[in-house]
Amino acid sequence: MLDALKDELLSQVNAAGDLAALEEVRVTALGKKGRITGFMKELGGLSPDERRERGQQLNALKDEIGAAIDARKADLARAHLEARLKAERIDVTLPVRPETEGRIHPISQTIDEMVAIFAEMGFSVAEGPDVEDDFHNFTALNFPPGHPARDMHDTFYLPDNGDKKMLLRTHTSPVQVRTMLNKKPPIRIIAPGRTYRSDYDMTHTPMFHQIEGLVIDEATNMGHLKGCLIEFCRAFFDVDDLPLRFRPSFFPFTEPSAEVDIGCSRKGGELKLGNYGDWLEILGCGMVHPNVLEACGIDSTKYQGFAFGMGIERVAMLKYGIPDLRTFFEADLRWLKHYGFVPLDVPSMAQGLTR
Ligand code: 2U9
Repeated sequence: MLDALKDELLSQVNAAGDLAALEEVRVTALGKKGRITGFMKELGGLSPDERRERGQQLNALKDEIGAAIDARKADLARAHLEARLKAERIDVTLPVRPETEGRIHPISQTIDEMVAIFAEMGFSVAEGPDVEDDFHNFTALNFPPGHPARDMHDTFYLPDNGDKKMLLRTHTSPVQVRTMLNKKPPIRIIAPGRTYRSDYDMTHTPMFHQIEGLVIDEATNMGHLKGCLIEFCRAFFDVDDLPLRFRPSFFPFTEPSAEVDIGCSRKGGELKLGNYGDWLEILGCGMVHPNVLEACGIDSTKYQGFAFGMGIERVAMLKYGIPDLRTFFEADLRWLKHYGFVPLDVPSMAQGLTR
């Protein structure tokens, strides 16, 4: 009789088409009111010898049906997974849907492009806090206390809490100060990020972005500075013969210092970049002042280096023809749709910077 039950249950197990049907079979056979369980309950009424024999048979049956259910369950799970994999297969050779709603902000895109170029030249990206102290933002950078250049930075100071005077960094230079204090040369970093000055008009916003670079080694010289910036500007603006002009200038943290112009034309009211005889100021640079090296724990008799800085909004406006600085910060989705970048426009030197 048990043989007949076994055959019946096994055929039910194998006929179960999904996990729910299989569970039903399990309950019918092995559940509290199941058929095998029912026979188990009858064991008490048998003689000891019969009970032992019948008990062994029932346990063997229970084990066999249990194993058959587990095997069937594994088969069903595998078949289910295979069906899903087939149904959900993605053809990665299909073209990307052309219209995604999101856009990369031109500031993010510009920073990504700059990072790609400098990474290719061996620079790493360094970051630091937006809220700084006077030492890292000014003193270490050779702005003596009371120096007029401090006032020229239109610094936002945080409310005095009796502790150290804190401020919003007026440039990303404190990032390089922190790097020099924490790392031994050779140093080759760029520091892109937000900066803050209390100024608001056509060409100034209280928050803007800068990228600065710093290279320190034993024999780093002005030739390296020039080569680095010429290469950067030509790659960034994608003009192979873009001329650069270095004009003497002054910053407290560099000596000598220079401002850099790139070649352009303004004929017909249209700005074009290239070798056209006119000039446009684009960035500042210089050899790091020995006082700065010493303030940052670097032996200025052994090491020297160069630094540069530029405003990101300004070059983004130039490169992408964005006419008004203030629109960068208005969070206007129509503006972002127009000037933003689709997420797959990832800048890399290998592809060329923009397509
Ligand atoms: C350290 C030492 C030197 C960074 C430099 C400039 C020149 C510069 C301005 C460009 C336009 C800022 O956004 S802007 O207004 N910056 O002209 N920045 S050299 O020099 C450093 C930085 C850090 C430790």
